[in-house]
Amino acid sequence: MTVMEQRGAYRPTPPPAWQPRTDPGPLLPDTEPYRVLGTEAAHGADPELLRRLHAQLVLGRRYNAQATALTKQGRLAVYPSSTGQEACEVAAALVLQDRDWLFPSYRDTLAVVARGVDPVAALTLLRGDWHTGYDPYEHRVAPLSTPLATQLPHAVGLAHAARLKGDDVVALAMVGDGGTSEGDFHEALNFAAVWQAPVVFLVQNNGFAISVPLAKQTAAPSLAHKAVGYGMPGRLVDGNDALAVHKVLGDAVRHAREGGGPTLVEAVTYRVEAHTNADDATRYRGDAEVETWRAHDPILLLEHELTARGLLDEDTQRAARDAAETMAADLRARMNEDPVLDPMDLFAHVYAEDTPQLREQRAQLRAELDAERDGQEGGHR
Ligand SMILES: Cc1ncc(C[n+]2csc(CCOP(=O)(O)OP(=O)(O)O)c2C)c(N)n1
Ligand SMILES: [Mg+2]
Repeated sequence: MTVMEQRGAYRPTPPPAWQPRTDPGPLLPDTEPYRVLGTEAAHGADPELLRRLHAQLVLGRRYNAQATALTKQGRLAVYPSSTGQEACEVAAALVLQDRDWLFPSYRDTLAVVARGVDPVAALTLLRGDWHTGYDPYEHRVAPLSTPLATQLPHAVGLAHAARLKGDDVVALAMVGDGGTSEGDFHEALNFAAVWQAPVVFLVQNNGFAISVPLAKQTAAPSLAHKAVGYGMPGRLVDGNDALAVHKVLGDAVRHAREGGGPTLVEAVTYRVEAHTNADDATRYRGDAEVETWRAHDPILLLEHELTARGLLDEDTQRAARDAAETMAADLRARMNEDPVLDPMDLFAHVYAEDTPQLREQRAQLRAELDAERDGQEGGHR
């Protein structure tokens, strides 16, 4: 008789630590993404909210088109467009109070602008000109984060600290489907759930991490299911349904504010354009897939609803379009101005106290700039 067979006969009751400590049932996401537009639930929606969402979506799409055009004109180094994802961007900004904080990724310029940051300042980082380009404290918007998922532990730290201080602050952190594979995602969610930090994690599942499709990113039933492993609720929502995203994020923010802890929201959406202007999406996906998603466009979905309820007359349409054109013209004009930059600013705002290496590099740059200036002055004589 083998040891295993001997053991097989002996089956004591496992210790109590083996039991689930909380019921996972209420944490589980729905199997289908939550939708409102096109269903009966939309009939009771506030017309003001519908119009506001529509105006912001139209503005956002125009911003994406203008920013992409600026990359072609050499005025912007890189632009990750969120066309197709505007509902997530706009809803994320609208559900927050002024005292709350937004932690965006590089694709979330629209959310940053919808929260009140100057549209030109929001592009500074992507232009490669200066640091963040805006004061994060002014509108309570953290810098657009390029290193994937690093904004998540920052959001949790801020929210946890606010709670310890007794400040009524909720942090909403945005991340992509690819970002959920980062260690920072795990650490942020685990810490947030253990400490019940007032944070909402919004995962925009747009189908791809550059050329990597979701199926190669994770074997989880859904990204929202990951929440259960940390002990927080996971919510699955149609990311192109602006009303649904607004509702789910609004509920999650309220839950966090009331002391209920964090929520992970997976918004299922699609990146209609390439990863950035530097990417060729035709190399890893077909037109048919893109067209299917274009038929489920967030602006189209909202306009169907507005039209069905008689809320989208010509004047409303024109006002939304005119506002978008005015914003785009201003963006174009101001982005075409050559910025006046001081190279010494490279060293500003990085550390509270300079490191010895930075002091050395600062002196080196100063000496080079002085030599260059002296050389030019000498040449003019
Ligand atoms: C820590 C880190 N690793 C790798 C990269 C390179 N990178 C930039 S974007 C990207 C894909 C991210 O995809 P996803 O999180 O789905 O966001 P999306 O671009 O779709 O909005 C990668 C791998 C990075 N910026 N940071
Ligand atoms: Mg993605």
